[in-house]
Amino acid sequence: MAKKTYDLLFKLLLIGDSGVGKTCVLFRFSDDAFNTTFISTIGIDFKIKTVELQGKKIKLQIWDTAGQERFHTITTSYYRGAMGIMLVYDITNAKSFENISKWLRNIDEHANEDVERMLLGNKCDMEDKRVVPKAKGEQIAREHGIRFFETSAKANINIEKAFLTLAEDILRKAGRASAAAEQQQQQPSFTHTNAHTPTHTHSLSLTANSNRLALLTCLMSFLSH
Ligand SMILES: Nc1nc2c(ncn2[C@@H]2O[C@H](COP(=O)(O)OP(=O)(O)OP(=O)(O)O)[C@@H](O)[C@H]2O)c(=O)[nH]1
Ligand SMILES: [Mg+2]
Repeated sequence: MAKKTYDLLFKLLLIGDSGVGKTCVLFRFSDDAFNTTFISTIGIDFKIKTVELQGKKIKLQIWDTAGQERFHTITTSYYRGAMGIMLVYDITNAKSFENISKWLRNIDEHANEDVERMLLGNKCDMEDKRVVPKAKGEQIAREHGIRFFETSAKANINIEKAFLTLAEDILRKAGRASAAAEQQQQQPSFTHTNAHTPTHTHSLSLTANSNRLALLTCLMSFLSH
């Protein structure tokens, strides 16, 4: 049997208006390259990159969605399996920033509740054309309790940092969940014994199983695409 070359599989998703640079951000991360020609993504595409974090080999399967409205139905069908989502706007395009609230609503509607989100203000190499101040990006990120980076796919600013930080946040969350699950398994039943105790214990172990289920769902979705 072929040897598995990674310890964990994380599925990430890039969303945001057409032209903000999602494909370029991903291309910079996966191939360390940049293209000035704008070839708008049709539907959805993905790239794989394996990184090492905390001694674990993590395979990142990164889905790059089309920003054009006509692909809305197909792209939103990919939200569910994502463990991390990068919302991208263009610092030289005010509309793309205003639309971040729309993209956040799409996440609420279509993604898993515990998905890790991150906001990216891309094209920060174009300071002379900037229309969205950095403070505005920071503010909306703070309001939603998510991380924020200004990036440039062209000048290679903060691209690797953004992906690795998102992967680290997912890893930390998964670690916390499995530690909590282990603790619950080791703990004896509740000190008081009333009729509801077994139900309660059962619902706690369900939480532990649902983390495994999330990983399994992610893997199944990978195999089915
Ligand atoms: N100056 C500059 N241009 C960029 C940067 N990132 C992307 N671009 C340019 O912006 C245009 C759009 O980039 P894409 O990555 O194709 O945009 P997208 O978000 O994938 O667009 P859709 O696939 O239509 O959703 C291209 O001409 C890129 O060269 C950047 O960091 N700096
Ligand atoms: Mg694209």
